[in-house]
Order: sequence, then C-alpha cells, then structure tokens
Amino acid sequence: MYCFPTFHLCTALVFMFRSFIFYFETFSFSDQQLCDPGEFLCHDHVTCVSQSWLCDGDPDCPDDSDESLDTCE
Ligand SMILES: [Ca+2]
Repeated sequence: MYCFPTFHLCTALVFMFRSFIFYFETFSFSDQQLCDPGEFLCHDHVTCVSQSWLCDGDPDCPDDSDESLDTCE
C-alpha cells in the first residue's frame, strides 16, 4: 500500500486551500462584471442601472443604493 508522506499531505491541503481562495476571488470578481461598462451594480448584486441615474434624487435600485450616501459622496 502506498502512503503519502505527511509533508506532501500538508502541501496538498495548502494547495486546496489556496485553490478555494482563488475561486472565491474569481467569483467575487465576476460578480463585479455583471453590469455593462457605464452601469452601476446595485448593492443587491443583481440589479444594474445606468450610472447617469446615480444620485439623481430618484431611487432606481430596489434597495435605493444608487441614492445612498456612500454612492453619492
Ligand atoms: Ca437614481
């Protein structure tokens, strides 16, 4: 029966952990690519509105994040 030395097992675990972080960052990044250029991704991470609609006094996002203080600062 073949056994992995402990060192290699540890290396494999570290590799798997780094792969998990990589995929997590990739999915986070793709989340930001949801909207076309010139569009704003609402804080619900689903709705896209035109950037010209930001801070126009009229809520366009379902959560009003296009009119929120941190967007309009
Ligand atoms: Ca608006």
